[in-house]
Amino acid sequence: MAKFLSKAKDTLGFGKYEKLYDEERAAHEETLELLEAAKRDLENTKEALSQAELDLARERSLREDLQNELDSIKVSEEEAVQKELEEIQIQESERELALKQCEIAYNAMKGFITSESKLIEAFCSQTFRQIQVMKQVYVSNYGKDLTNHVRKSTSGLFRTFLLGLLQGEDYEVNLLRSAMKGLTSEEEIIIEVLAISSPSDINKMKEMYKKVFDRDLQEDVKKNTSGELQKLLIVLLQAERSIGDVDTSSLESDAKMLHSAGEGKTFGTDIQPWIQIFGNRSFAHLKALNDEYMKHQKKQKNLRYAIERCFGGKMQKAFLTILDISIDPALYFSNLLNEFMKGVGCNEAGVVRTLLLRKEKDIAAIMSTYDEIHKEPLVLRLQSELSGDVNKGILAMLEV
Ligand SMILES: [Ca+2]
Repeated sequence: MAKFLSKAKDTLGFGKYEKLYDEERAAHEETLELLEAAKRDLENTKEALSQAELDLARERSLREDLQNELDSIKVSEEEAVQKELEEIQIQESERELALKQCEIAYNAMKGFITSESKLIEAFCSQTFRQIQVMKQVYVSNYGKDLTNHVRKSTSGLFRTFLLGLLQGEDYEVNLLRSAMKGLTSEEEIIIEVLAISSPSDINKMKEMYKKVFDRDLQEDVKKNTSGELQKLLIVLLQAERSIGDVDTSSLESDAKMLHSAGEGKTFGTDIQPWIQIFGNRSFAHLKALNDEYMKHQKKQKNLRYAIERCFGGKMQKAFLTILDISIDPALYFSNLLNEFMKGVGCNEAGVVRTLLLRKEKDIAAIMSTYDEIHKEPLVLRLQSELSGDVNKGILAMLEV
């Protein structure tokens, strides 16, 4: 280059060299511009491509939502027909209350704009049974299916919440069904629902699932889960968990067996004994096993420690859920609620699901356990975490 420059200077003179330099520079700039343009084109194409991917994914999920919606409408109509066939025996006082509540509900939904606060008044302080009575009274008085009317008049999580109240005792099976319906199964929900259930609860759920969806729960779980988790869930669905107290005769051997299949094993973990024991022993037995295990562990650590060491991912979650529920269900659910609410934001869907699941079971115990541990009433915490109509509805439900 230096040689070329000096030669150019010599032969062409400085002025000519400058002209040559300008030409070179112009050509160089043009090339740069072309390169820039090519880069921009590439970026635009990339953007368009990722937008197209996004659109495709959205379209897929919309289509799926639509299908789900269609399925659930179909199901709820079938459900309504079923319910009409076997009307519950209604007492006069129940009918009177239902008439009053139905009128509030109807007025809330009859106009162009739905009154959410009236819907809260209509449903949120009623028992599951009373809401079932309302469903019957609504059909005969207004000629409409109450569930469908609510579905059409509401949206978002508020709708999910009200539909949960309307499902009442069928809420668990509806939850299982929707947890398995999408592209991926929501395994945590399946674990949550099945882990806490007693054998008679499981059998009731299987019957209800068959009745409401005309499908086999065990078959659906088999189709929608896999691997070790599937094995555990199938054992839970066999509904062979012992009921009653600690089986002292097998406490020590169980603890030893879990240890030698897990922490005591040089390589890997033998999961089968874990699945058998966690799937079939009574909750009281598992609670005692948590302490018994410490006697056989060198550092005197409990079963929780072993689960955290030996398992990861969903198996860890599943075994811990069963263990925690065995030790203290109210504590487990108050911790779960705290998990959903802690930090910035709130998993409102998780909170609503948990409260609906425990509504007529142990919600009072969960509330007092929460108050005790967090030194703050659960209702106050919910009030600051939940938003809008869901907030008002949940508070009305808990303040009965
Ligand atoms: Ca929060």
